[in-house]
Amino acid sequence: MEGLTPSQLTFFRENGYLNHTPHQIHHRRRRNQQKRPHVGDDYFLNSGDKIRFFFEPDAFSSTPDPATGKPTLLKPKQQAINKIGHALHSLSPPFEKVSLSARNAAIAKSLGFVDPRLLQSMVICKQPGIGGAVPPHRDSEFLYTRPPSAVGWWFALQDAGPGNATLGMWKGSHRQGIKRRFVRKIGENGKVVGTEFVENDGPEMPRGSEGYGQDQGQEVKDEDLEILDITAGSLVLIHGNVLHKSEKNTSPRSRFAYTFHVIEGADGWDYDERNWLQPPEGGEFSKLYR
Ligand SMILES: O=C(O)CCC(=O)C(=O)O
Repeated sequence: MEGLTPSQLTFFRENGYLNHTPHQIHHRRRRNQQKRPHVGDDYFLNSGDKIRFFFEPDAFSSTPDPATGKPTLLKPKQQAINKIGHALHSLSPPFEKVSLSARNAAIAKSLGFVDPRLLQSMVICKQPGIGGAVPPHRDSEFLYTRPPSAVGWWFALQDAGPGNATLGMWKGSHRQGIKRRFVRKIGENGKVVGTEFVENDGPEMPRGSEGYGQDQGQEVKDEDLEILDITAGSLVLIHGNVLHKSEKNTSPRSRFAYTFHVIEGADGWDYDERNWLQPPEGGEFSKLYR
């Protein structure tokens, strides 16, 4: 099975992402597919080995219903879900098939992974009108290994472009380090009480990234922001250090995507125990090389 071509690899190394159109995962376009987003509590923190549904905050009324004292859901449920995650790749056979595949293993091999492990799989819905923005971030802030190694696999299930809150990539920003981390917050009683961003006091760059030419600072320029035009079925590879985002979907078109992340599981890379997502008790993250 073929991985990335030399020119694709060069593009990824130079820019920190790759819009990998040639290997489409499917060609069917479901124009009317409007399906099923988010963070903060046990339901989120314990979703790493489950399939859970997260609502879009804007799907609810801003004031509580006087009868129930709770906000009212303003949309049908299938148009109110922000995302579904985070273990589709191990619990749902169709998602397992497209995730733990020979093709993805070949791509991981071309990226230099020794023992790639797959985690944090999810369907992101970007519902029409209300699909929430994803603020600028780097994936290794969330799935931190020592040294950093995360790469995102992002499959467009629908066309994604400037009109419907596509991905925005600051090209070349993968030459900058991981300065902060998103971790489980521990309360005074020693128990997890939520999540927070903390300063990263560990390695900031992946091993072998010396050839990328490391940037001096953390400044990014507007002109480096690339708004991707992505055809349904394409795979976008996202370097763990590259700064990226997506806007709120104010358009009438949904923008479904399936995404998972790969980290290095070989000796010499440690998955950090403060990361929001932890391996199942007594278990490990799914091996991509089988
Ligand atoms: O699909 C999106 O809107 C954002 C995805 C993203 O930021 C990620 O997968 O790291």
